[in-house]
Amino acid sequence: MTQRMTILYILRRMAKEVRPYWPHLMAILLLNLLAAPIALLAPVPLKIVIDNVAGSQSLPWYLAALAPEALQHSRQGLLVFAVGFLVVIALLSQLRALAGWVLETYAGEGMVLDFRTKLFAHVQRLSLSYHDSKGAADSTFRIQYEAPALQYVMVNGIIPLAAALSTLVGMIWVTSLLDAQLAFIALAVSPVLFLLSYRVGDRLRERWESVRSRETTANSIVQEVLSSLRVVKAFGQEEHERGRFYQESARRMRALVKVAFLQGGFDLSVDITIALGTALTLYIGVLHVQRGMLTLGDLVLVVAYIAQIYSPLQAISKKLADLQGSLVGAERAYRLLDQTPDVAEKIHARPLLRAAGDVRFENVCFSYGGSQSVLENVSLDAPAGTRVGIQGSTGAGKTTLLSLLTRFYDVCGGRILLDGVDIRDYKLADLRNQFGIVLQDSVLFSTSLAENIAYGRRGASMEEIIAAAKLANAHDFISNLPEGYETLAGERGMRLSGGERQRIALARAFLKDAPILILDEPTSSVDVKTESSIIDAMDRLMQGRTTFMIAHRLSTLDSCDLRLEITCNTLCTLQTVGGISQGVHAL
Ligand code: M5T
Ligand code: MG
Repeated sequence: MTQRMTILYILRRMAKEVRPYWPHLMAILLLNLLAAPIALLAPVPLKIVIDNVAGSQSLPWYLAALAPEALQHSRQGLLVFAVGFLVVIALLSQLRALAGWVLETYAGEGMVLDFRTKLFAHVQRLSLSYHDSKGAADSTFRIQYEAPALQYVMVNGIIPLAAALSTLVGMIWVTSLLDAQLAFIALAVSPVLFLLSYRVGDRLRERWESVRSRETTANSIVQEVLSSLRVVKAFGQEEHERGRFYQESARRMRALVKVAFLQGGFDLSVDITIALGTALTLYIGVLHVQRGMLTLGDLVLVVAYIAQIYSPLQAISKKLADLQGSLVGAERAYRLLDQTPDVAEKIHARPLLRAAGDVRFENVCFSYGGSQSVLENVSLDAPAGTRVGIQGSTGAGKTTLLSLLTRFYDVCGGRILLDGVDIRDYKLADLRNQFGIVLQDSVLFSTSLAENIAYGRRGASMEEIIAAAKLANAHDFISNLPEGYETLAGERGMRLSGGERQRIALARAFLKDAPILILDEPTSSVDVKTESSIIDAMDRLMQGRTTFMIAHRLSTLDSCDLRLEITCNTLCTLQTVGGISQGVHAL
């Protein structure tokens, strides 16, 4: 199991993450700190009423400085002052809350947005092998639901914690000026509270971890089922999937109940500890009044302040426990961010504008991580413009061979050269820009057909899109659709037939106009008539490009210059057609 990140480490990383928002956080902290003096002022009107309006003591100097001269000399005047004071305090406190709320939302949402975008960008960079093994739902969950942990911890956690701590210090100071002994007694409970938070925090974190992992699993079930709904329906497995979902969700619920139980118990212990502290201070406070050490008004003030000491203490202990869930979320988001892409770009990678299309495999070996190797010592040489036909039984490694060329995976041994340079030396985006790819089952995006065709070349004009569709024999069927090029393709292009999707994919490749083509059984799922129309379009597409074409129907490969077969993990040359055969051979 991977080692747990310490809380301090997570916090440090978060602080770095949100550096652009430090000024906002500071402002929020300041606003939070303002709460303390405002809170200090809150019981003052009551003290004035008791000591100076009902009682007959004179106004203390600090209030005399504040009160208008005219109001100071009559009880009526002092009462008006006390009441006015109360309204001003309420107004100040509300304005402070409003400003805090707006700033918190802006900074909090802003940092989550940045963090999410960073995670998303990182997830896209991660290799296919990572996603194949982890599944999309896990990453989705971390981006959508774990990233907000940043906001909870930084804005709703650390700031109130820091504010509570300084309020605490201020309150202790003021209270000790009034009655030092009482302040000390009130504080005597704090070690108990911190010990409680420390002990419970660790256990809470463990339990939150279990809640989160169940949540991810339940989420992946939904995602998996919805994306393969056709299969689920076809096999009538709805009930089975419902059961699977229910089981995982129920496990999550049980884990969450355990969390609630622990947290509830913790809150209860905190509150009881605090109630005991308050009771003790009240008891001793009354004794002090009886002995004449304290006025009654001062006792009311002290009791009010002690409550204010306890509220930050309570907030601190509860926050420490509360934060555990978010810390678990943050840790999971960071774990995703720490995954290094196994297909990485070199630091000073070479740019590549447009390759000539010379492709050479030299003793390439590859396996998908397990012990079984898929390709061993594969060598081939295809000068620019060669049409390479690849055949081989199912699972022989044909798709794998071409996935290595586009660096979806990196070779385990040997190397692949493009125009004489190892493909690992090129910038990744530049390298992939050299390929037009049409797969066995083309996936479209849920946007319009026009946008789907323009996917490989953003910003292509409508004329160019139509020209590409014509070359791909797709223009006729698109024009016959009621909304033409604006027709929405549906999720994954499911509103089109297989043959139609293939032709859109071909149009995409035409428009991209890349020097190297990869055609992985593009005609395997279509009827003979569509196949001939697709082959006709492919013939046009292959002009002047290096092409790798995989086909099970061998007649499709007839026009190739070089015919290769993958058997027993390696390549054999079947046929080399004259003309350019000089350079075209399997080594
Ligand atoms: C070649 C294995 C697969 C097969 C071999 C994608 C993938 C494949 N494999 C893994 O172990 N993990 C993976 O993630 O690799 O697979 P292929 O290259 O896809 O085969 P093909 O294209 O020749 O087959 P087909 O059916 O498309 O004609 O043993 O288990
Ligand atoms: Mg394949």
